[in-house]
Amino acid sequence: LNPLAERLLQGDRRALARAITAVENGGPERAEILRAVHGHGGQAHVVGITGAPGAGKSTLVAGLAGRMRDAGARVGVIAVDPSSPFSGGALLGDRIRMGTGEGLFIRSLASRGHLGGLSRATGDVVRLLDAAGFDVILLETVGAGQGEVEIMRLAHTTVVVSVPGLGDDVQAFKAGILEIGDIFVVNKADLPGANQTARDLMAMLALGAPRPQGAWRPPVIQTAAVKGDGLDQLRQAIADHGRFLRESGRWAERAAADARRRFEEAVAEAALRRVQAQAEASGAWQQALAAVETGRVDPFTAAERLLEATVREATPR
Ligand SMILES: Nc1nc2c(ncn2[C@@H]2O[C@H](COP(=O)(O)OP(=O)(O)OP(=O)(O)O)[C@@H](O)[C@H]2O)c(=O)[nH]1
Ligand SMILES: [Mg+2]
Repeated sequence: LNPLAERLLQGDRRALARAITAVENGGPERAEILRAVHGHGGQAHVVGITGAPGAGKSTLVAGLAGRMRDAGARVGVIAVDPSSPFSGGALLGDRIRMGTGEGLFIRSLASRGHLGGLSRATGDVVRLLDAAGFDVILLETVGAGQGEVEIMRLAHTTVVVSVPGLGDDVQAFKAGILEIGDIFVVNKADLPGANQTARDLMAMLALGAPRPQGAWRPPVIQTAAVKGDGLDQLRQAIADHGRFLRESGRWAERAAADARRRFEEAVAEAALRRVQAQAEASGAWQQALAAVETGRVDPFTAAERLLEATVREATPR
């Protein structure tokens, strides 16, 4: 068993932080740690908070985390910034706002390469926080691009934050954000125009495809995160959605789909490792690479040939 994983499961914070770093770095230790925490967790409610830059996501997360902790929940916060190659300084302020202590863990993740890598790393960190016994995991990510939608797939509940005077946001709403939102928040409701924006949102939601009987109907909630207004209502809506998912069987479906995705990814990685090792030993890998690099053979044909040869070689006659 992995010692880091074992300590993490016992609630050791420093072990959790180090396990996250190890998992982020990838490699054999990632698989070892994720394997060791298997069977632990599955209870954490993963809540994604997304929306335009400056909409007040961090302020909302801080306020929500505070209230959830007051109610006795252990809260993990992951701030994902796909646009930044390093963790922004803004998070420092967020940390101060959220306070410290036993029931709170904050981590920021930034893009180190491709977005797929970031959403995978985020998924891993969610797994670790879940295994470590956090009740709620708040996942903050900016914007509504493809990468963010991918990251939001990790969430049980997606909260879409907008502000009065939709303006440019309307474009973002067209780009699929309406479909991924389970709860819509109009933050900065202390500013003029919040009622109108809430009405616009409700109208847009009503225009979408008709929702079948028993489906979740996304509420539109007005908040003023700086003053704490509407946060109890938001916390309640999040809890309601969690209950809806459990009672409708979606929670379990999601867990199965997640396991399937992880399995397929593990197969792909293990297969690549094995084929490469075997083909390197025979020289076939180097040959195929040379053919692909010079453009003599297309990658698909080269891959097919290599696999054929490797499987033939590995099959006893
Ligand atoms: N008037 C008003 N301002 C708010 C409210 N909530 C947040 N703000 C302010 O909006 C600004 C941005 O808040 P953040 O919480 O950092 O927003 P964010 O969405 O996390 O921003 P990024 O992470 O940079 O995209 C700050 O100056 C907040 O004080 C609110 O309810 N009303
Ligand atoms: Mg923020």
